[in-house]
Amino acid sequence: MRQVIGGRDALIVVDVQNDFCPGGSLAVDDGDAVVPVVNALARRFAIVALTQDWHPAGHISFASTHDAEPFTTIDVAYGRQVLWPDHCVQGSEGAAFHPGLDVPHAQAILRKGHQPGIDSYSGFREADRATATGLGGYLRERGAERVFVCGLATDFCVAWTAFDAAEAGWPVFVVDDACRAIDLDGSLERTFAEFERRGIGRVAASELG
Ligand code: VGL
Ligand code: ZN
Repeated sequence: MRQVIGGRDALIVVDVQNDFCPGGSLAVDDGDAVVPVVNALARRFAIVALTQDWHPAGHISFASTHDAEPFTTIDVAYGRQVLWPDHCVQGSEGAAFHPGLDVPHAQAILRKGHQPGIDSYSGFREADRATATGLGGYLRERGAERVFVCGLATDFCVAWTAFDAAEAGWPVFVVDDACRAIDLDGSLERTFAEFERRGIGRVAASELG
């Protein structure tokens, strides 16, 4: 459904980083295809925040930390944790934004997952579901009235960022063609069902005027 973008709409660009693009350690199929779509999309928004997955070496979400296989799960203090290949290590090339990402007017960069013992798919709240990152306060103080979300990956960091924006009370839209998914064991289908259940809209970039 067509949405007219105004000055109080915020765009969150989630984790468009080398490790989530082809050649990266946790490459999302076709992940780099979002780059031109995001670049064009972001130009329509006055309020733009980028998130950056930003883990210390030995992070709790790394399979290597537990001598386990990537893409298995373990139970940790805050619940079930998927174990990933080492990715987005603070300061590494893999953690850098994709070199084609061209959003110079973005005003905030929120780094998440920086605590050794807590993951954070969401840009708003860590995986303990208690520790706020500060992004919610930032967007509130900027006067954001609606939140649009795009980036990588649809079924993990985009999804949890959208869920938390909705829980915080914003109308939320995920820009479908500016996202790509990991799709682990049916996670994408479950994510779309959750968007529906939570009243999170899905729009195409071409529907935004
Ligand atoms: C992500 C898995 C682990 C994401 C981040 O950006 O979707 N996925 N860390
Ligand atoms: Zn991560």
